Amino acid sequence: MMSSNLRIDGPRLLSRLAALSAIGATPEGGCRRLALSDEDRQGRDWLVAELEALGLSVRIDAIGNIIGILKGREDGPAVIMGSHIDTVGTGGRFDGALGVVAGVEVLATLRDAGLTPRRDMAVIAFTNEEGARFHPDMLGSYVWAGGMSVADAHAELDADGAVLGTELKRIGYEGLEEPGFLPAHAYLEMHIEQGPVLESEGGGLGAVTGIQAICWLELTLTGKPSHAGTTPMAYRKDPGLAAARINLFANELTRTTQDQLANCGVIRVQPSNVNVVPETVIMTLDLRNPSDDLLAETEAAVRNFCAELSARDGITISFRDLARFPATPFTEELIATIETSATELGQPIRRMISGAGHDAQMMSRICPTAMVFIPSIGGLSHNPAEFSTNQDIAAGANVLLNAAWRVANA
Ligand code: HGY
Ligand code: MN
Ligand code: MN
Repeated sequence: MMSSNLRIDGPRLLSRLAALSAIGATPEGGCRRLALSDEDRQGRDWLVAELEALGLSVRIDAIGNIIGILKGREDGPAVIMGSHIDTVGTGGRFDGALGVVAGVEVLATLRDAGLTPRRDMAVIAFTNEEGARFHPDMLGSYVWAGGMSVADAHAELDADGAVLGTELKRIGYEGLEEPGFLPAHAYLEMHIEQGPVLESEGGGLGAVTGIQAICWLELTLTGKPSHAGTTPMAYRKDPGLAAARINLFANELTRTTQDQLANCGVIRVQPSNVNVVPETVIMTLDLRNPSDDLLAETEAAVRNFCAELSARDGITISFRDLARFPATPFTEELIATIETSATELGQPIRRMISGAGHDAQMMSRICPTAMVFIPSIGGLSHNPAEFSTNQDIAAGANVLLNAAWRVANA
């Protein structure tokens, strides 16, 4: 059957998305399903039930990645679609969840049409894509792609000292499969853009050409706790002030370095008392740039600034890498397939880079990879008000269906 005649069942996709959105729903209208939390477990249970109801072969690997496989006519590497169902703390309903639900809908459409692809096709939900609780982000796909061992991943700790492997066991999702057990012929991911570009251009879809480089640093600043009322300013070793200076310096670099992004998302002050000059501050920096070289320059400038500040103000500063991934180009042939599928469906589409990290960044290490974006209203994401229209959701899912079907039978 020609791929161009296939269409997903929009209402069915939206009802699955609504069902998943109800898990970990927040009063603000978003979702909070932190990786390996009880809400994440409920979302996983829901997904496994949906995959089993579709008659797929459901497998879980040692890092908790969940995969549903539709057997093809021939043995061999599979066309894998996927994303993640974990969210950040103030997440929306679409980030990650849409890509998983759209992959489920693609396989449900093929089943309803009685179509068996040449190659196996699968949908996967990767563990801890967000990196909001455990580091690095894209952890499940990173392990799947062989970038990190299961043992190292299991040993990761969250901010409260919870151990990833223990949490995985607690929620019952430490599977038996070896991550990466299903060889991939190609990986396709549908995702919301999470930025303002598509909407600002009047809508349409995005054929993602790749993902920018990312560097997450955790800094521990140690000063001298002292009385906020009796300690003269010249006698203070104030890590809170140092943290503010570092945040400001990183922000200044975004004005002088092309395409540079910088964000301080976590600041934990100890002892956190109004009348104490702090002892320690733990802060994070999220640095991103489409250019590996410019990102490296930015990181070096931050480290130099910290060394000078430390020597001048007597603050001890230590660094810990939380995530570090290079700029990742996707596969030209697959990008073109996404474009062709959209054009055949009468959908306007433009090429663009992804500002956000995605599991596709990891899958591109092991197989041809591409993504299709749909517009984010207001460019909002990692925010309960995250929103995409039903029309764009259907358009993106039909592109995913047609591209995946084409690749699975090529
Ligand atoms: O941080 C990111 O870019 C992704 O949402 N994990
Ligand atoms: Mn995402
Ligand atoms: Mn995200």
